[in-house]
Amino acid sequence: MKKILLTGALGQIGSELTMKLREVYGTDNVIATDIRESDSEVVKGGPFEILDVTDAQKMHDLTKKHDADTIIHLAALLSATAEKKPLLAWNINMGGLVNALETARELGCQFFTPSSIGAFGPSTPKDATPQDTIQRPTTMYGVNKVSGELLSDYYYSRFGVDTRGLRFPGLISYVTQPGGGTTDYAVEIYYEAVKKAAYTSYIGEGTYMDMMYMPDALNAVIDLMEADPAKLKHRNSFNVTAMSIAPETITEEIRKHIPEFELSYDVDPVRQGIAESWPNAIDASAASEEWGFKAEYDLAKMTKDMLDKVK
Ligand code: VAH
Repeated sequence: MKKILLTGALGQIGSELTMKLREVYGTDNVIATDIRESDSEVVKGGPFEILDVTDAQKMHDLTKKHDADTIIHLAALLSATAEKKPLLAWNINMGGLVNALETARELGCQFFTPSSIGAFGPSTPKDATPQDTIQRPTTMYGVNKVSGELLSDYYYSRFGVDTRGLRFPGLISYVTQPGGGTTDYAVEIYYEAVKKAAYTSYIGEGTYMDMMYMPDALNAVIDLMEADPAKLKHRNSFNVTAMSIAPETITEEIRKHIPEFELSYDVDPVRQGIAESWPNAIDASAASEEWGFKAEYDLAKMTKDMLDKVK
C-alpha cells in the first residue's frame, strides 16, 4: 500500500487531493504537510506535519519518519505572486523542488509535481498546443515550471527516480480558493455570481485559457501515478485540459442558472499579460493515449456543480 507525503496540503489542489488520496489509500497512509497549521479537515482528519519545503533536512526526516514511498510536491508560489516576488518564487519553487527530488532519490520514492500551461510562452503555438513544442515562458512562474519539468526528467533518466507530472490548466474548485494565480478569476466569478449576481473580471474579453474542474484534476494525478510505466513515453509533464474558456463564455453558462448575472471588466495589465503569453487551447492526446486521461466535466456540467456547491 502506498504511503504518501504531500507538500502544500492546505493549498487549492492540496486541500482536495489530500482528502481524495486518504479516501483511496487510507487516512493513515497520507501525511499532509504545509508551512502552517489550520483547523481544516486536512489537519484534523489525518496525519499532519509542519514543513517549510526550503528545509531540506526536515523534508528528508519527515519522509523517513513516516516511511513514505511516494512524494506529491505541490508547495509553490503561483504565477501572479511570482511576478510580484520573482526571487522569492525562485527560492521556494526551485529550492523546494530540488529538496523534494533529492529526498525522493535518497529514499527511493515515486514522485509527482505539477507543471502548468504556464510552462509555455508567447512563441509556443497557441491552439492545439502540442505535447512536445517550444517552451520559452516569459514569467518567473513559467521559468520555474519549465525548469521543474527538465529537472524531474533528469532525476528519472540520471537517477531512476519514478518522476511524473501534469501541465495543469487553470483549476476551478469550491473547497479552497486559489491564491495568487492568473486563472483565479474563473473561480471568483462563481462566488460573485452567487453572492452579487455580478463580477468584474481582471482578465479581458476574448482571452481564452485552458481550464479544468478540480475532480478531473484529482483523478488525473491518481491515474497518472498508477499508470503502467512501460506505457509512458513522456513523464514531465503531460498536457491535460477539459475546456478552453474566456470570461464571456463562463458568463453565458452562468446566465442559464442566474439570468440577471452581469459581467464587467477592469483588466489587470500584469495578469492579462501573463494570460496572453499562455496558449488558448492545448492538445492532451498524449495523456489520453499513454495513460487514458479523460475529463468528465465540461463547462456546462462544471458550472451547474460549482453554483450548487457555492450556494
Ligand atoms: C496560476 N492557477 O494561475 C495557476 C495555474 C495555469 C494556471 O498555473 O498561476
